[in-house]
Amino acid sequence: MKKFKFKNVLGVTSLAVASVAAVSCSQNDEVVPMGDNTRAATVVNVSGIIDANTSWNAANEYHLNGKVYVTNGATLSIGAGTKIVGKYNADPAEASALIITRNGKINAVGTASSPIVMTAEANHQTPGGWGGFVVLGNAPINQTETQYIEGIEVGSVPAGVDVSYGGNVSNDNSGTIQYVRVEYAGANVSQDNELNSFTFGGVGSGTTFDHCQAYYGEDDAFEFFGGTINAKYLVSTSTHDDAFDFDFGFTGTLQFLVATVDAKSTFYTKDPNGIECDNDKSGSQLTPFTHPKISNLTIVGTSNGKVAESAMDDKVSMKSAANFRRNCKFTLVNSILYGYPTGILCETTNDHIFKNNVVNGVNSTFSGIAADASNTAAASVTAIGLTLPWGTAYRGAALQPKTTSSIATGASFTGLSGFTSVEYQGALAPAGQTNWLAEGTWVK
Ligand SMILES: [Ca+2]
Ligand SMILES: [Ca+2]
Ligand SMILES: [Ca+2]
Ligand SMILES: [Ca+2]
Repeated sequence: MKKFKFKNVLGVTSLAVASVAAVSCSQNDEVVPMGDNTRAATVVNVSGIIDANTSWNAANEYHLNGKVYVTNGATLSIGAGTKIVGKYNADPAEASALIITRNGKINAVGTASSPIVMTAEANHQTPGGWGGFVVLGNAPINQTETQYIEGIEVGSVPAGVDVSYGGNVSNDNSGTIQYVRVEYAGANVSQDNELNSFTFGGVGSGTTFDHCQAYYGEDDAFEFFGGTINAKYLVSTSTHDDAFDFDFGFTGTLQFLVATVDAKSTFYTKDPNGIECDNDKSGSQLTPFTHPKISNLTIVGTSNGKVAESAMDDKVSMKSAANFRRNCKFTLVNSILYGYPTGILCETTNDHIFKNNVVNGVNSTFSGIAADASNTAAASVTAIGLTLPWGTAYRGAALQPKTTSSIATGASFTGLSGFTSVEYQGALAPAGQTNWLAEGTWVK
């Protein structure tokens, strides 16, 4: 089953350099149309290792052929408007992906109207059409054995490239990731061995990460294996497993997060959750305990908690809007969650802060959690008070609170730190106020 391609990967590396060099002398020779854009971009084929500082820009379209690793202290800088295409490979173990290793850095800075887009090639724009975007860092994880990031077979990694992650540098800086949309990612190598749209292993708090969207990915939208990275303004659009998955001692702070689900989707995982959070697979006492700190999250499932097909026992259900389990800790405040069979499914007795949330589950709202009076079990989805709780218009005003609703002013940050203090619950300000989801074109 496994295919090892040491020779090819290394051989192609030098070709990739030649290809980049050739491109700069023949900008007018090889052009492809850029969708609804009027300009044309030159295709630059990239594969193997990036081991010296490299800049990509919107004049070109970068086609990844297999796994591309940034290593050896190199920084990959990607300018606003740049398009990166992961070439399709029928063998998911060989899926194309962009991997920033522990001793590489990323400087991907898009803008609201000119985001960086990483996507699958034209004929494979469906979930899992390519691998995805991976960042590895030196921040703490809670596992005692060396961890190699999921979704990459260690035996297939070229000599000199290290795909392990984690360390003791809490404020480790992997660079800047802003206004990046990852589409159709998440190649599935085997069960419990998948790439995600955004996969972060041991990424530290010195890293800047905001305004990013995962769009129709095959596994998780944002998966964090340990690390301390903080994030704001993240969007998950119909990913097939979890919108936000935390494991192995992740302790970052996240605010202003939106996740929605397309009811027509086919989910192959056995536990599709909005949030999934484990200390580790065995629910160990290893520290640091996984403890995401989350405020102003809006998780939207579907009106009946079902999708077209899933691997759940009844073949169609999703699981829960948030599943805290296997000895994790968590902080979840000022958030809105609905449209899953279970709202909050709490299967950990470890420490948590759960306050000022508004939740509605299709079958049950609070399971395994003693929700205090600051939380609301909404009588219905309509009762939550959003402008339009269902539909495909999630980029517009739909998920903004009605100005007359209690969620417009229901937030509290008493006793909390690390968050921006706002009046509203959920990810978005009330109707009529600035809506970060609707800025520019970065949210698809
Ligand atoms: Ca995953
Ligand atoms: Ca997952
Ligand atoms: Ca998980
Ligand atoms: Ca899951």
